[in-house]
Amino acid sequence: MKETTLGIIKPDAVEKKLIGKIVSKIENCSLTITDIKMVYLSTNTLDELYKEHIGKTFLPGLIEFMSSGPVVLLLLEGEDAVKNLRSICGDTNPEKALPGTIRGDFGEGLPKNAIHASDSQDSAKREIHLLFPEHQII
Ligand code: FUP
Repeated sequence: MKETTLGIIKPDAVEKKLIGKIVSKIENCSLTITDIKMVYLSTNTLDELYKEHIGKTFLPGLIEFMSSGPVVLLLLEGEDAVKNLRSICGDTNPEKALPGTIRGDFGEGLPKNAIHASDSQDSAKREIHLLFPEHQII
């Protein structure tokens, strides 16, 4: 089924000039970029993005890292886009991610794992509403 999902190229990958390589992997997997923007995410926005992780010990460090530099927001469309993007990203932990995946090739560890990808259609809808409010269907 054709879906829309959200990817975020994280500050570690932007700093290492990996935007082009990451976008290339995504485009090679039949996903179409329908919008793209570079932004700094505020701690308020990140609190909302990561609210499912409230109470977890890694959350403060994750928010500090994600607000430490610019990120690239990607709005992506394609068949089974949520699952497809998650599989190109690889395991959350770069040490466990397979070679060829974005995190396997470019992630440093946690939280510096190069990319975020929505984990379900409901999450994608919520995250797109938060980060691409101009794309709401009315
Ligand atoms: P994912 O859906 O693969 O991004 O993974 P999670 O939702 O479980 O985690 C969200 C982010 O929290 C990860 F991208 C990295 C960070 N994280 C840590 O920093 N430490 C952990 O132990 C687990 C996750």
